[in-house]
Amino acid sequence: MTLTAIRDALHAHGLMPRGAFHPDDDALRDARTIVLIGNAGPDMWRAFSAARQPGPDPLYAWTRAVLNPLAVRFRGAMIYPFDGPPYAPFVAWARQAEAVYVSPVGMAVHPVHGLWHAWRGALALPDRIALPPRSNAPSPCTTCAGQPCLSACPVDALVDGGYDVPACTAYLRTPEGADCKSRGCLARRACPVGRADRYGPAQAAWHMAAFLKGQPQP
Ligand code: B12
Ligand code: SF4
Ligand code: SF4
Repeated sequence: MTLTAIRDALHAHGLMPRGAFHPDDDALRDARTIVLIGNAGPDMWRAFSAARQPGPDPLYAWTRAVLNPLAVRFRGAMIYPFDGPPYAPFVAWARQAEAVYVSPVGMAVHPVHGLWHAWRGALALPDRIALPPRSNAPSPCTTCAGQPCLSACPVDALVDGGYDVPACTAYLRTPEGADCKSRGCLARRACPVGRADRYGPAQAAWHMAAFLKGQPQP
């Protein structure tokens, strides 16, 4: 089994491996390799839109429908970022798996995708598979002129490394919040990195509506 085989299996669903690592965490003792799976850009949204089924939480349902068979095929187990609390520590795993960094606004920033990416699952494999060296591309934030993400939020919900969720949601429920609600978080949109991967209007509005309904799934 190789990362290439996993990449090929994910491709049809607009998903991709987001790095992998060999865990030394006792809580994961049955897993010798963790492969993170995620999305960036519009591909996942296209695949989901074409295949979505009616019912509650369609993105969660689609994610399980796509990834559970993959786990069977690769003789592993899926762990989902939305199963919890307690939630699996996806952002910490992501930093072990590939070059992502905590941005000044708290979200994980990627050197290519910027803030426009997310994780959909982690494939826990019982075997230690060969992995390429982790990329050491530096954080784009260290050379970012003016760090525009930090001043973009109209209600300063993302300052000092924290996230003032009540301030954000209260603003989103006002008429002034319509821009964030329909086109996505202004702080994410202010980042100059990964502009090509920005979610389109339908996807942005979907995720913001899900967030306002209390679902932490981006
Ligand atoms: C719970 C949760 C939330 C809660 C946060 C509750 C809180 N802060 O009190 C809520 C519902 C508010 C939330 C919202 C969003 N979230 Co969220 N969230 C999670 C989740 C499921 C679990 C985090 C957790 O509790 N971890 C365990 C604790 C011990 O670790 P922790 O590092 O201390 O966790 C904290 C941070 O993760 C933080 N947090 C969570 N989401 C976000 C979002 C932002 C903007 C910030 C600054 C911080 C933050 O809150 C956690 C608790 O304090 C993770 C997935 C995961 N399994 O990690 C996604 C996750 C962190 N969220 C993510 C995203 C994208 C969002 C949204 C931007 C989604 C959207 N609408 O597009 C929104 C923010 C809205 C906006 N401004 O646009 C992504 C981050 C991707 C990235 N590039 O960094 C993750 C990794 C999910 C994923 N599948 O990829 N989220
Ligand atoms: S705007 Fe600049 S500082 Fe903020 S996340 Fe993007 S690269 Fe990093
Ligand atoms: S969605 Fe809008 S209000 Fe909420 S944190 Fe982002 S910029 Fe601020």
